Amino acid sequence: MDDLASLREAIVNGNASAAVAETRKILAEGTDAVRVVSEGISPAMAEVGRLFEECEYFVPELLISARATKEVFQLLRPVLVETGAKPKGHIILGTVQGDLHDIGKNLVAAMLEGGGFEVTDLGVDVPPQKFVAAASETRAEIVGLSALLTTTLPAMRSTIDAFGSAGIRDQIKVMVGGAPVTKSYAESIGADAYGENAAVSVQVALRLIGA
Ligand code: B1M
Repeated sequence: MDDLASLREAIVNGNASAAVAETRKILAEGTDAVRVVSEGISPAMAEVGRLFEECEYFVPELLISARATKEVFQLLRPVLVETGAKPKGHIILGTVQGDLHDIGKNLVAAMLEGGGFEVTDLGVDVPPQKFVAAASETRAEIVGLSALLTTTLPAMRSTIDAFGSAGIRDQIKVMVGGAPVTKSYAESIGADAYGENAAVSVQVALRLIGA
C-alpha cells in the first residue's frame, strides 16, 4: 500500500473529512502536491468513473466523491500556486457550453498559476461568445477549453469557430483538453495545442507563448 492509497480510498468512498485529514497529513510529511494530483486525485476519480460505468455508483455518488475532491483541492491549490515563477502570460480557461465538469479544469488552472500564468477562469458551461468577449477584453495570449463529455466536444469546435467569426482567431492560441479529447481530435478542430493532463498543460502553454 503506497502513501496515497488512503486518500484515494477516501475520495472513492466520498468521505470528505477523511480525504482532507489524509491530505493534510501527507502534505505535512512533505509529499509533492503535483503527485497528490497525479497519483491521488486522478486515479481515484477514474475509479469513481469506472464504478459509475458498471452501475455500482450513480450520480449522487459521483457528486459526493467530487465534493471530497474539491475539499482536497482547497488545500492543494495554495501549495500548487506558490511553487510558480513570475507571471509569463495570460490564459482564459473554461469548461465548454453544456458541460458542468470542472475538477480537471480547476487543477489545470492551479498548475498554470503555479507555472507563472495569470488565469482568468470563466467557470463551467461557458458559451462561445463569453470566451470571445473575455479574450477581447483581456488580450490574453491563450484560451483553454475543457470538456469531459463526448456530447460537448462539438462545443470546442464552435468556440474556435466563434473566434474566427469575431476576426480574432489569429490573435489567440487555443489549447484543448479533457478526458475524451485526443491529439488528433484537437488537430481536427483547428486547436493550436492539446493538453493531456494538468502538469503537461504548463509546458504546452509555455510553448504556445514561445517561452
Ligand atoms: Co460525469 N461523466 N456526468 N459527472 N463524470 C464522466 C465524464 C463519465 C466519463 C462517467 C462515465 O460514464 N464513466 C461520463 C461521460 C461519458 C461520455 O461522455 N462518453 C459522465 C456523464 C455521462 C455525466 C452525466 C451525463 C451523468 C448524468 O447526469 N446522467 C452528467 C453530465 C452533466 C453535464 O456536464 N452537463 C455528469 C455529471 C457529473 C457530476 C456533476 C456528478 C460530476 C462532476 C462534478 C464536477 O466536476 N464539479 C461528475 C464526475 C465527477 C465524473 C467523473 C466520475 C470524474 C471526472 C473528474 O473529475 N475526473 C467522470 C469519469 C471519469 O473521468 N473517469 C465523469 C478527475 C479529473 C482530475 O480528471 O477531468 O479528466 P479530468 O481532467 C484531467 C485531464 O482530462 C486534463 O487535466 C486534468 C488533470 O490532469 N484536462 C485538461 C482537463 N481539462 C483540461 C483542459 C486543458 C488541458 C488539460 O487545457 C485547456
